[in-house]
Amino acid sequence: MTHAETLSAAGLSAAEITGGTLAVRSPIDGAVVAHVHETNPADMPAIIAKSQAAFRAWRTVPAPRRGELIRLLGEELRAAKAELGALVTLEAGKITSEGLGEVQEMIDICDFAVGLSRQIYGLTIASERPSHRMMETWHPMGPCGVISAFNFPVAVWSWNAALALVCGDPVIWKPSEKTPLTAIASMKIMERALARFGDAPEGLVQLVIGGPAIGEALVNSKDVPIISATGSTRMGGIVGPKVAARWGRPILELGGNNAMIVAPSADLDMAVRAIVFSAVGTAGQRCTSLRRLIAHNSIKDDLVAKLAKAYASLPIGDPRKAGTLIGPLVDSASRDRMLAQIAKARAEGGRVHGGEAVEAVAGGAYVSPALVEMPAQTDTVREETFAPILYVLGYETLDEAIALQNDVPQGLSSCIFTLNMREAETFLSAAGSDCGIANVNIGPSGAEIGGAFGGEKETGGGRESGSDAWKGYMRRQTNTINYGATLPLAQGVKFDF
Ligand code: UN1
Repeated sequence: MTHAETLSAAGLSAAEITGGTLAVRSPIDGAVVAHVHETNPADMPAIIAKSQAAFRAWRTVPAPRRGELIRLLGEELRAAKAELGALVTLEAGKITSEGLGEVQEMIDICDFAVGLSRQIYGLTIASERPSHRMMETWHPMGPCGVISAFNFPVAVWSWNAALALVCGDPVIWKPSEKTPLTAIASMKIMERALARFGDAPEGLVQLVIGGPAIGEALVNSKDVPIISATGSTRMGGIVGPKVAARWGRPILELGGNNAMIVAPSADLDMAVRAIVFSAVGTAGQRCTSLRRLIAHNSIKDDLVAKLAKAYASLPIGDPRKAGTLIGPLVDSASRDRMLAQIAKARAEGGRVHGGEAVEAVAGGAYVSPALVEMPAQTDTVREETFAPILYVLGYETLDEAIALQNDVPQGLSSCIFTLNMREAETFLSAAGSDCGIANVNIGPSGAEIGGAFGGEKETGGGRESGSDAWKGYMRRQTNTINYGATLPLAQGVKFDF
């Protein structure tokens, strides 16, 4: 398919993709595929006011009925999966199966949220006073601003939107400036669900497109109580304090520097498969991508040899082509950063395999994935580079491996490959991995939506997606009810008059 055919199959009209000020390039070949209209920053107050008005109506709609909207969204996404997946490939450069996988992740979170819409439970709590009852009620919170990144241009929005909407919160979405087309296409899918739903308030789900001024309007508005932001630690370091300063609630999903410990007992063939997928999948551009391999000294050389062999056979090229496993980086700036980081690692004593620019499709930023054996965990290793660079470190004792794994500023995802139960459980214990995600015998990426997603330290501390992450989108109210005829005070306080 030509780019134009992919755009029109995804339902984008000529008016939506021409005449605007924001040029959109496909990472596949660097071609400009659209000029998208940007939101005027001066319109942001009206957009936010509309969201507030929608909130006043939506918060009183019963949660299971709100779930019906998400059920319809899931249906519409199922129907549009192939076309939206292809658009993700066009705009983010993901290989076909990963583009489709991203849409599947959207469908999965819709299913989860529909179930959740009948399970927004609070606790009943024993009161210390006679004839009293205590309970918790979860209430909608207000508009939720979603600031998403290019690498999961639609799934991250859906994790937030599906939960927020079921929880009674309107959504204002600011996608990455690199990926507005998938956002526009997703909004159109959402609009089909809204039309079938019938009586949702106007402005329940809005899309705003543009640069920092648009994001800042959301971040600084007291009328947008929740800001869920996914992206770099640098971005989160700006957004988090601003939201906190106006007493809003930030949900931050920032950088990762995810490691795998490979122990002497590990099933090395399985480890190799997991390493290759998690280190080079999405061309190393997932928050959860594997960036550090901490291998026991007794197996390290063997593992590196196996990996170098596997790496050499990986098909790099047009992500639309069947068989391609490594598509392009998002742009040439990203490739330049990768090459610069590899040069720095080399200067620090790194032994580099791969990690070169590849001429796959003219105009695209293609690279061969890099394996870099490092003498120590240097500053370069401790930085997140959004590209397929895998640093390899050796270790002697498990304590040493865990210390290395934790000794980075980020804390998103981690894993251990071992068949030794003591090692596995130690890794998962309070003295083990300090990350939000810790796995045994699977890689750090490709998390399912059923679990809470997010991490600690510079990853930002937020949780999205499954488990009880929904609580981040609601306000908790503690209720005490006195059904007696006296007024006993708590803590035994007497106050007679
Ligand atoms: C991200 O990279 O921002 O665990 C999200 C994964 C995906 C989500 C990644 N389910 O790799």
